[in-house]
Amino acid sequence: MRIGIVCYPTYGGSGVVATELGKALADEGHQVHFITYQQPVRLNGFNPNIFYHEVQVPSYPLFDYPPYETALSSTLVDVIMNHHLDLLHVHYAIPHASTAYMAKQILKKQGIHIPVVTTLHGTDITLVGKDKTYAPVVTFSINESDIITAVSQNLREETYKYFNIEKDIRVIYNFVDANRFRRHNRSGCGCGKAIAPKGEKILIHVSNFRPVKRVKDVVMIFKKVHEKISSKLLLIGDGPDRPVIESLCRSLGICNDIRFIGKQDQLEDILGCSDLFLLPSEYESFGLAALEAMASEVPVISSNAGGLPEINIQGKTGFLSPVGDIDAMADNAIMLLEDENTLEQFRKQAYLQAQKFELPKIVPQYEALYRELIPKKKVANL
Ligand code: GMT
Repeated sequence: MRIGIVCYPTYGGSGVVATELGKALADEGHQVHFITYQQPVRLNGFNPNIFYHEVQVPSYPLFDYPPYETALSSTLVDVIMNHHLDLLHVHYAIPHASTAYMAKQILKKQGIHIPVVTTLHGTDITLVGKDKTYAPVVTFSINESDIITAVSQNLREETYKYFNIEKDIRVIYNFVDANRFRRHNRSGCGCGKAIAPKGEKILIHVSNFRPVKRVKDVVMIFKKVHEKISSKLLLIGDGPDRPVIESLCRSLGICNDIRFIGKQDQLEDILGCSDLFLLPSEYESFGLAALEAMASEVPVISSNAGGLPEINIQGKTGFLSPVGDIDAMADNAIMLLEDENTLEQFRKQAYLQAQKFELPKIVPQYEALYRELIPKKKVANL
């Protein structure tokens, strides 16, 4: 199949999922065209089946806001026509679902039918999408998609709750490449040795440091753990809350045991050396970073918000607590870190749970959807 993928190219779950999906589809022999405003962060290396089309947004003195959506729709029309795409898969509804609709209508006038799959990822529904500034366009364009998917049952339910959706939303969970994420032996792990030279426990958090992630809670949980257990905290990622978090670390006097290591491409090198993953989010449709931690045999201490209970299993792969319950999260973390046998058991269970979301189990579900949309005769000729 010839598949167009539209996503946010920056660090963020939806872009990571879209890029990894495209790469996996290309490995299966499909031709994959990424259409984005910059090269997606995880799109590296050469694959003859992968094409990248950059959306150019010309500036003009009249534009306070350069019309990205118009540029994206026009690029979509161009790529779909000239590369004879069979379908378009857009990730994150805003503004990708409505730009896909616009491209579809333009192509219809020229006798070209392009089916559209829209994957809902989280904040496009729960935070930004339901805002009345966007809601009518989001509702309309989701309904106009040929197939809609959501990354968890919870996100599916939230979408029905907030929008008047007339179609079925199918759940296809996010996935992890289990060959990439694995546990590292601490003595052979450069990062582990540098961060925790005395064998301190390593707690880790990965996010875009937005308020929804509650990174302050991460630091407060760590403070309590650190009082009982010799430990270090690694904060990976960057975003608007970082200055506040840095001041909090200073005011708590624990700066020396907290390392900010910014955005990381080689997350697997660091995750695999860690002992516990913290994700106390206000909302999380899925929690891809938690899944990648689990694949690396790192148990997860999380909130019980959104789709997290579908991924992190209470008392098996980690513990879940109500949003903001720092004490409970810290107590659970201490309990796990204090007992090496229990920690080892949780590590194994986390790993087994992550296997359920392995790439080869999930990617064929998308391929099956695509086949539904492409006329049978065409698939037979491919
Ligand atoms: O808000 C983010 O963390 C980024 C956002 C995105 O779309 O880039 O992540 C959402 O999609 C991820 C991939 O499907 C999910 O794993 C995250 O849980 C989800 N974030 C939220 O729901 C807050």
